[in-house]
Parts: sequence; structure tokens; C-alpha cells
Amino acid sequence: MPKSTLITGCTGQDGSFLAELLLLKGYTVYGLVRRLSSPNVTNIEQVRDRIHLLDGDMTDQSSILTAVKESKPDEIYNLAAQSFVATSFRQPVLTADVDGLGVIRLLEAAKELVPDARIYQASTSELFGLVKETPQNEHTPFHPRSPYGVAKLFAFWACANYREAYGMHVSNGILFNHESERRGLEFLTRKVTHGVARIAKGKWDHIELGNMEAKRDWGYAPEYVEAMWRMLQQPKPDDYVIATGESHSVREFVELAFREVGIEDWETYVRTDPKHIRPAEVYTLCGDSSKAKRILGWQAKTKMPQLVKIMVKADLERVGA
Ligand code: NAP
Ligand code: F7E
Repeated sequence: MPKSTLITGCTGQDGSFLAELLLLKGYTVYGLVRRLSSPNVTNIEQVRDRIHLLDGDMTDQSSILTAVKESKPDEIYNLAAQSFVATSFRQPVLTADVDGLGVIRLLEAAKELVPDARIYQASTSELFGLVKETPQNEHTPFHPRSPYGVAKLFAFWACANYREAYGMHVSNGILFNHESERRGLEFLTRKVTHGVARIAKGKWDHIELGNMEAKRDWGYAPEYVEAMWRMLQQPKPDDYVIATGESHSVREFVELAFREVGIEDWETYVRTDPKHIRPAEVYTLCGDSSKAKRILGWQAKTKMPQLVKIMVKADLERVGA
């Protein structure tokens, strides 16, 4: 019998890579998708006919129960979220509902219907926020800096609580920023590589950014979904930091992306606009994933300069001549 898995957020960056990985591993893959007037299936186009798509929404308990009942999953990957930090300041209630309460809804459904299922929760380096030490590991205290971070903190502890209270196999992956050619256009890396490609092809004359000094630990998404899977193959549930261990500024990312298309005087093409500055910023992040290396045998291979190359190349191809 092939194992069954339910992925929430399967149309997103990570969900689409994870669906591909689990199909390769022989799983029967179910994906929870919310109804949209124009379906957002670009990321899963190539595997759409091999995934069983189930209607549902993280704000709707009954649809989550139905999806769990229909998929009878051995493994659940909860990737669905309002994942854009900037939007969480404008839509804090929605973010709390989807990213926070949504996790309780899913845990409750699993507790009732598939208590032995193994569950992955998409936790985040945004929990560390105003960092207390560098690099950050599984023992670093949390200090979230956005409604997104706060909602994810609630979810993190909800998972730990269901593990302790009901003995459920629930693991938190504390993933640092990971990007790819499938990243949403609003996120910094993709906004930059998409903009650079358009500037290189003469279609745009500038891009507008916010805080150029913020630092992130940026890795490559396909490698990070492998870590999610490895967490659920462990006999015991646990929490793991997943990161590259390198921290780079927005400025460095922008400079490298322009250099990739042969532009050295990049500052000519970049304007800063205060509308992209957040009410509270996470200034710097750098993860220590030595626990994941030790227990999961996982290590990041692609570092930021290589990531820039991959993303710029993909965007140049997309923009075309
Ligand atoms: P993403 O591309 O924004 O994907 C989010 C997914 O959630 C999409 O499939 C989206 O569906 C779905 N979704 C949003 N609201 C929903 C709702 N109310 N009900 C059901 N589905 C809903 O995010 P990602 O980068 O793949 O990240 C995956 C997860 O990891 C998220 O939980 C994110 O918060 C977390 N995370 C990401 C990173 C990172 O650097 N990428 C780091 C740490 C943690 P639509 O297609 O309909 O919008
Ligand atoms: O911002 C700065 C911005 O929006 C990165 C999500 O996947 O990773 C992601 O959250 C940095 C921030 O990602 C612009 O202020 C400057 O310091 O790409 P981002 P994020 O906020 O780090 C974590 C781990 C998640 O969990 C989240 O789901 O870049 N920045 N100028 C800008 N950012 C954006 N988006 N746009 C700008 O113009």
C-alpha cells in the first residue's frame, strides 16, 4: 500500500516542490486547495493530474475535517499560510486565523480522525525576530516582530502542546528563508530577480525597495522540502532549525543579481521607497542547523550566490527576448 499524504498549501512554492518529491517517493498525494475565482495552479501544473486536489480552507473546520477524512493521511504537511510578513501588518486578523487558529483546526481534525498520522508544521525563523543570539538554534528564545511571527508562534506552541498532551507525532521545522524560481513576486529575492531581468531586457528602468540593510539566511527551496520529509521519517517528533548558516544583506543580494546581467552601476536602477519599510523589522537572521545535520543528515548545498544565479537565469528565460 503506498503511503498517503495530505499537503496544505500545495499550490505554493514549498507545497509544489514537496508534492513532486513525495510523488517521486511513491506517495499518494492529496492537496488542500482553496477555491479562487482564477485557480492558482502554475506551480503544480506539471503534476496536477497526479495530485488529488481537495477543496478546503484553513479558516473552515468542516472542510479540513472532510479533507482529512477523504485522504486518510499517514503524513500531513501543513504549509498553508498567509505567508507574506508585510501583509500580516495590514491583515493581522486573517493572518492569525489562517496561520494560528488554522493549525489548531488541523490538529483537532488529525486527533479525531488519524491520531497516529505524522504531522509537519511550517514554522519559521520569524519566531526569532529581534534575535537574542547569533546564530539562532532550537534553544534560542523567541521574539516575533510581526502579526505573522506572532501567529506562527501560537502555532509552534500548539504543535508542541498536542505532542505533549496527546502523544501525537508533530514536528516543527523552523525554516529560515528559502527561495526559488517559484517564489511569489512580492518577496524580496524574486522581486529583485524579476526586476533585474526586466531591466536587462529594457522593459523596466528601475525597481523600488525598502530596507537595504536587513540580513537574511537565504537557501534553496527544493532542498528544504527534503528536510521536511526527513523530519517525519524520525521515530520521534521534534523541532529542527533548517538554514544555510550564512547571512547576507538585501544590498548584497541586489548587487549580485545586477552583476549576473552585467550591470555594475546597479544603484542607478534602484530606488528606495518608505512604503516598503515595515512597522517593525527583523534586522538580521542566521541559522545554526547542526541538529538537522546530526539527526536528519541534512545540510544546505546551495548558498546565496548560487541561488541568485538560479533565480536570475529563470527570470531572464521567462521575460524572453
Ligand atoms: P506560499 O508560496 O505563500 O504558499 C502558501 C500556500 O498557502 C499557498 O498554496 C496558498 O494558496 C495557501 N493558503 C493561503 N491561505 C490559505 C487558506 N486560508 N486556506 C488554505 N490554503 C491557504 O508559501 P511558501 O513560501 O511555500 O511557504 C510554505 C509555508 O512555510 C508557509 O506556511 C510559510 O509561512 C512557511 N515558511 C516559509 C518560508 C520561506 O522562506 N518560504 C520560511 C519559513 C516558513 P493559494 O495558492 O490559494 O494562495
Ligand atoms: O523580506 C526586506 C524586508 O518579504 C526579506 C517569508 O517567506 O521568510 C519570508 O519573510 C527582507 C525583509 O521575506 C523589500 O524588509 C527590503 O527584511 O522576502 P521578504 P521575510 O519577511 O524575511 C520567512 C522566514 C517566512 O517565514 C515568511 O513566510 O527584505 N526588503 N525591500 C523587502 N522585502 C520585500 N518583500 N519587498 C521589498 O521591496
